[in-house]
Amino acid sequence: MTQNRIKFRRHPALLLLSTALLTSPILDATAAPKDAAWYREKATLIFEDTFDREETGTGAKDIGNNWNSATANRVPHIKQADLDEGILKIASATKEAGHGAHIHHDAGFQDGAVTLRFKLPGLNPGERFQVGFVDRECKTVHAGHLGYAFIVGGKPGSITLKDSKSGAMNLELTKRKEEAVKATGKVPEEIQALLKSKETVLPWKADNEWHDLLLAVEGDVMQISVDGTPLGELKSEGFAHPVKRWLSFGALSTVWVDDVKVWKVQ
Ligand SMILES: [Ca+2]
Ligand SMILES: [Ca+2]
Repeated sequence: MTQNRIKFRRHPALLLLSTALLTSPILDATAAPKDAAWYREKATLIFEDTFDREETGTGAKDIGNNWNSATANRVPHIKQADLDEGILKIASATKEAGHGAHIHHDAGFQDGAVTLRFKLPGLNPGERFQVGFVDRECKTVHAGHLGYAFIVGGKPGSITLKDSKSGAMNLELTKRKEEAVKATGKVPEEIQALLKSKETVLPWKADNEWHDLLLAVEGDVMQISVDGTPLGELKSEGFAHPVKRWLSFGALSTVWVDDVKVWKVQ
């Protein structure tokens, strides 16, 4: 095995390939995290919305511009997405709907990013902005949940990056967990450790101001920056899912969003 590896390393074609990989602007994993300017310059803008219009009602598609909601029709009498002052103002009717609000838009990249502005307005307790990616055609996870950043308000606030695909939303893992709980009354340490390895909690001092967010996926790494400062990243296999089909917003309470852009690298 070791000998094979040495042989491979000396093969000129592989040397060329490894040189190409190291110098590629897309695949160079050793580079500093890419900022919004990098995406503006190098990536393809596949969607943008400034929300400078009025919503047309309370239904799933009433935000317009091809947004959809997985939860609006549970509570058709409650407005969970209000376009007001050129801002998407989400107010989840979590109790009435029996579920946090989920709003999504087609994205469609393997490697890419979303940039947006968000604000936890401080109008209600439990403000938390969930932003990430879904592929409903991926049948190994509940509802296609691939991976997210959870931006949590209050004191002190935090940001969690989570690989849902191979972690908490993975159906096979959930089944194993449920069977173990049924048999032993508790979640086995091995599964607890696995779930813990699928997320990272980053310190973030929450407030009620507007912030610029960059959430990027490159290979199996999700990376987050707020106001141009890289806060951290998580390397986990689920992020390498080939199609981030939807950009997804989730809320349990209130969150405001504006200037959404989806960038595709490949
Ligand atoms: Ca409105
Ligand atoms: Ca706007």
